[in-house]
Amino acid sequence: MPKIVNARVIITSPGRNFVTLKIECDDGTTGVGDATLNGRELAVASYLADHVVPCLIGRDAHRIEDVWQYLYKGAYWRRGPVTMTAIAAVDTALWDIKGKLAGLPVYQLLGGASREAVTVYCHANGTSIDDTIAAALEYQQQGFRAIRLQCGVPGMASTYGVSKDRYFYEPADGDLPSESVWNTSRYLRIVPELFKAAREALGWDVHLLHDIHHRLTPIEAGRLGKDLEPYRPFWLEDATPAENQEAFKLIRQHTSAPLAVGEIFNSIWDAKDLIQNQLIDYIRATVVHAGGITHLRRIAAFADLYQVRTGCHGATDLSPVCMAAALHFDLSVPNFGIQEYMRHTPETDAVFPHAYSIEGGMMHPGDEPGLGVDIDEELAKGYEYKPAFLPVNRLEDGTMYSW
Ligand code: CS2
Ligand code: MG
Repeated sequence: MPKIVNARVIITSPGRNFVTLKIECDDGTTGVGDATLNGRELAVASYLADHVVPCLIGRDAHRIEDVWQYLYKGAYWRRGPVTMTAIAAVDTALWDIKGKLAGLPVYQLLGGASREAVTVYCHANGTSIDDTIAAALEYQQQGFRAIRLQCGVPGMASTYGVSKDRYFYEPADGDLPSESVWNTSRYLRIVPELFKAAREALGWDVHLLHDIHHRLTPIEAGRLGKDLEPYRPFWLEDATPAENQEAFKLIRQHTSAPLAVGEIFNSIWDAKDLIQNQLIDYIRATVVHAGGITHLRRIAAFADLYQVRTGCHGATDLSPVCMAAALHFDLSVPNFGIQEYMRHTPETDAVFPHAYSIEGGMMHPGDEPGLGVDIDEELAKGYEYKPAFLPVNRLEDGTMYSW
C-alpha cells in the first residue's frame, strides 16, 4: 500500500495568493490539491498544517473515501468553507496519486470520458455596453460558444465582474477590503440593454451568461429574469443569496430564465432543497470548495436525478490544480452543463505546469496519469504571500450589502 509519509502546505502568490497541498507517499509518488479560499487563505493553510496533516501520516493513500469520511466526521464541527476546502485539497491530492499509481488520467478512474471535450464559457466585461460587446466579439472570433457578459453600471464607480485589466480578473484587491457602492435600480435598467445589444451584435448561436452575484432580492431577480427572457440567457447566476433555498421558489414563479447557483456552497446540504425542488438548473459547486472530487461526484449524482446539470466555478482564484481536477470531473460526469474558464496569468501557469489545453472554446484535461498538474516549488518560493481581501458593497445610504 502507498503509505503517506509527508504532506506540505505551499503558499505562493504569482500575481494572486494560492494555497496548495502536496502529499508524498513512501514510494516517492506525490499528489497535489488546491486549498485556495480567496481572502481567507491562511485559515485553510493552518487548518491543513495544524489539524489535518498530522492525521494523514502513515495512512493508506489509496483509501480516498475512508480518509474523506475520517476528515469529515472526525472534525466534529462539520462543513463550512474552511473545513471543506481543506478536505477538498486532501481528496484531490489522493485522486492525483491514485491516477499516477494506476498509470491513468483521473477521468478514467471516474468512469471514463462521457464526451470528447469540455465546453467552457469565458468572461467579456467592460465599463460600458459597447466595451463589453467588443470584448465578447473578440471571444466569439476565438471560437468560444459561451460568453459571460458583465458591464459597468452608469453612475457607479465600480461593480462586480468588471476588471481593471481587460484580460485578467482579480477581485481581491487590497490589504483591507475596498468598498464599492451599489444601486439596484440602475443595475436592473442596464442589464436588459446589455443583452439586447449583445444579441444584435453576436447573434443567436452563442450562449450568453450573466452573474448577478447575490445582489438582488428574489422578486428583483424575477423581474430581471423576465426582462432578459427575450434574449434567452443561458443562465442567471447567484440571482439572490442562497442561504434561504426557498427564496428561489419566488424567482421560479416569475421567470423561465435558467438559474445557476453554488460557487460558494461547500456541501450537498447547501443545495439539497434547491436541487430536489428543481429550483435551479445548474449547480456551480466545484472541486476546491465542495469537498473535492469525491463529494462533488455525490452532488452531481444527486443533481442528475432532478435534471440539474453541473456548471463548475472556475475563476482565477481557483488554481490550475483545481482547474485540472474540474476538467477530469467534467469530462466524465454524465450531467455536465458547462465549465467556467478565466485564464490565469502566465506567471501562475509557470508555477503550476499542467497538461490541460484549450481549443475553440473547449478544454481537455490531457491524458497524463493523475491530474496532469503540479506545482514548481522552486518558482513558487519566489512569490511571497501578501494579504488580499475581497471588496465589500454598500448601498448609497451606507447600508452593508452583498458584493
Ligand atoms: C465569480 C467569481 O466567477 C464567478 O462566477 O462569482 O469571480 C467570484 O467573485 C470570485 O471567485 C470570488 O473570489
Ligand atoms: Mg459567480
